[in-house]
Amino acid sequence: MMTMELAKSISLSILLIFTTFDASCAFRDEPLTLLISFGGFRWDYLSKANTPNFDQLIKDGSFAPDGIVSAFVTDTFPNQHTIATGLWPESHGIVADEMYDPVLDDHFDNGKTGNDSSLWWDTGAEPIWVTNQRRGGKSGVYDWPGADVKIKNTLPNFRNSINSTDTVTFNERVDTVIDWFTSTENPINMGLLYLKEPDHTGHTYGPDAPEMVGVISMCDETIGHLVQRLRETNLYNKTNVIITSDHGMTAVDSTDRLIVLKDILGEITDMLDIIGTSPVVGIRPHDDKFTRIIYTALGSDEHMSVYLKDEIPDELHYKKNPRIMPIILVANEGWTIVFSRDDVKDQKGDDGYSNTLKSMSSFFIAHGPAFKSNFSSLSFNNVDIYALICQIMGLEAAPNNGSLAIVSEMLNITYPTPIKPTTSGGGGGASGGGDGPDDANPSSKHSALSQRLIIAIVIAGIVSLTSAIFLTGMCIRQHKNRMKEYTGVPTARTYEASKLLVEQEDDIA
Ligand SMILES: *[C@@H]1O[C@H](CO)[C@@H](O)[C@H](O)[C@H]1NC(C)=O
Ligand SMILES: *[C@@H]1O[C@H](CO)[C@@H](O)[C@H](O)[C@H]1NC(C)=O
Ligand SMILES: *[C@@H]1O[C@H](CO)[C@@H](O)[C@H](O)[C@H]1NC(C)=O
Ligand SMILES: *[C@@H]1O[C@H](CO)[C@@H](O)[C@H](O)[C@H]1NC(C)=O
Ligand SMILES: *[C@@H]1O[C@H](CO)[C@@H](O)[C@H](O)[C@H]1NC(C)=O
Ligand SMILES: CC(=O)N[C@H]1CO[C@H](CO)[C@@H](O)[C@@H]1O
Repeated sequence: MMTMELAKSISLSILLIFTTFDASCAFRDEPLTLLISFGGFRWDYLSKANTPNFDQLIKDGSFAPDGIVSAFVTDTFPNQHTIATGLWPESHGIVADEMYDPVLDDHFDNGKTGNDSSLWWDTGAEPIWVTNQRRGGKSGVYDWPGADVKIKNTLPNFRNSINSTDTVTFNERVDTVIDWFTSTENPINMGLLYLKEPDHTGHTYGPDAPEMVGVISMCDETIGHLVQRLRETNLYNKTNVIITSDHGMTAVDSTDRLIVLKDILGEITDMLDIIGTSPVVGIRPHDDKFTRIIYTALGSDEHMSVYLKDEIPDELHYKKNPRIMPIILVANEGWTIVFSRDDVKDQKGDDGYSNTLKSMSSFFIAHGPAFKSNFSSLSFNNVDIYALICQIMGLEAAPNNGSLAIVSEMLNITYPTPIKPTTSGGGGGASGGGDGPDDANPSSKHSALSQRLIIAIVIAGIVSLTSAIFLTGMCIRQHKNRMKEYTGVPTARTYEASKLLVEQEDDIA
């Protein structure tokens, strides 16, 4: 009898602990974020095929009809990392797909195994998955460059196996990310997914080839599958899905439009190393005193720009990093730079050119509770995406180069941006603390109960109270951290309000 009462009161306490924990830790009701990047999806590719699934998201969401501007150089690694960190490549340090670091005295080649060490990535830049995790969130990252190494001593909570890259279908990749969102043990609140098409097909056949139709349809079907899975798992309404791309694509013709450095440089090729591949090539003189000689020898070529590092135009934001070489060559659109004719790649499309070229722009769609529906956004820089995600998730952003000026126009004023500690955080704590004694009190009124039983119940109550306070406290702290206001920028609400004010003033004027 006694034991049964004791067991009962203990199980009641345990139930209480979990109820309290659940109430204050109800993050599962918060909106989720899914960021998808399709490699080499040029801003205007949607017009090449029937894309009913993309179209539906555009209709119900926000879209940049003129595309968005990629960072220079318009390669995959620099841009995936710019999207993830909100920094220009000169500031995050992944300045090209292939780089040389004079301090490490090492080469980086698409982060191939052995090259993909934290030394290359852990430069102070903070990817959004790290920002999320530092605020108590959980992230899952599929195939996104930089996710396989520790950055700020943090790996994503979930990531795909490196080996899956070539064999797994896009739909299966989507399924894996959905599994991370719906994990009962450890559900993520942020997913990132990189998909390597239509980049591959664009390189092989050229951006205007008929082969593009099929691959863009395939990407559209992937989005259809994603929406279906989000609906099935009841996540569709509460997931903010952002779909973009690392860069665009332009047609190249490496038989006709070819710049052969060996022919231009002649003898002095001995003085230098060539770093990276067309269309942006770095020249690393073996000695500083060779720089001028090489620069002069390169002369002015009408098919490429030749820059000394400190003469690179400011608007490219491509100067302040030791991984940017003393001389930089940038091919004109459609031209290919090679060292010798033997190096010509058999491809009909390429990226990497100046980001001022329209063909290098990528696309942008945002859908979910945070975003306006049927809204057309002005074009913006992909450096703004990090700040946008921090804004909709209520995350305090790391220092970055993004601006909310354009992207905040997409935000739906009714979206409850998680900007402040909500009542569920503070309230849960208070009631959690109060429930323990309340529960013990009625029992203590029963004078018929033996003293030992009262003691047992009181002990159970104290245990429950202590645990509840401890767990709730942890939870509130986590919650508060995540809810911390993104300082320095207007929230959706205040932004809309101040905009309204400006509009009213305009009316008056
Ligand atoms: C990937 O595959 C290689 C060769 O098949 C194997 O040696 C390696 O352990 C695998 N790595 C992972 C992370 O599964
Ligand atoms: C999701 O939103 C749609 C349209 O607003 C609504 O009909 C549906 O009931 C919502 N579903 C959930 C699970 O909230
Ligand atoms: C904002 O979201 C609400 C609720 O989903 C929706 O009814 C409304 O149309 C949205 N506003 C805009 C401007 O899209
Ligand atoms: C979507 O926006 C366009 C132009 O802004 C407008 O003409 C159209 O009526 C809108 N459609 C819906 C369904 O609101
Ligand atoms: C970009 O942001 C970083 C970090 O705040 C800063 O160091 C850098 O100067 C910024 N770059 C520009 C061009 O503002
Ligand atoms: C540390 C390491 O393995 N570095 C290699 C990275 O890749 C380049 C190019 O393939 C090699 O030259 C480096 O030795």
